[in-house]
Amino acid sequence: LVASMEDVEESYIMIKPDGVQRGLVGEIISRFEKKGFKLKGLKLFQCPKELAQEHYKDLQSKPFFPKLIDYITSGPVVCMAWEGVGVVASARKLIGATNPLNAEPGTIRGDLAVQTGRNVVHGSDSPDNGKREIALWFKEGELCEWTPVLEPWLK
Ligand code: RTP
Repeated sequence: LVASMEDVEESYIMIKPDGVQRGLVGEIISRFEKKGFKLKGLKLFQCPKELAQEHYKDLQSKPFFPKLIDYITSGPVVCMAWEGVGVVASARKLIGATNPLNAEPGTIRGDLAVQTGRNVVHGSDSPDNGKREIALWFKEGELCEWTPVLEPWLK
């Protein structure tokens, strides 16, 4: 059975500053590429504090919020928009549990991270948040609409 266009979602995936500093950018991007999702946007970006606060606004009452904002703004991040059938939930599976010590081997956090506060990558938690976050992190003109030649074999 081939999925229909209504099943296509978008997820905002971000390699956090520790992932960039540790040279894990290629490794992390390749996991989403190999799975068969489509890259629609990609940039290296120094995030201003206001944007980090807006992105994580649901967590603003948490005690770790100031540290989280310092972490996300401590160096460049890699912002990505990925598209595909079921990409939101699938990306969360590829990423693994928030606490890397609970993340299964084979997941990005399970293989590459130790601490919750240094968990190398972010992934949207719902299709609505995927759209919201992509609109927040990318400007008009920074996203590409394109058709991979292999697309019929990956859907
Ligand atoms: P993300 O949004 O980054 O994909 O992470 P998540 O959904 O797996 O986890 P969430 O609960 O939304 O937390 C967002 C990020 O905040 C940091 N965090 N630190 N106790 C702590 O120190 C703590 N808890 C969460 C992590 O970087 C987490 O990914």
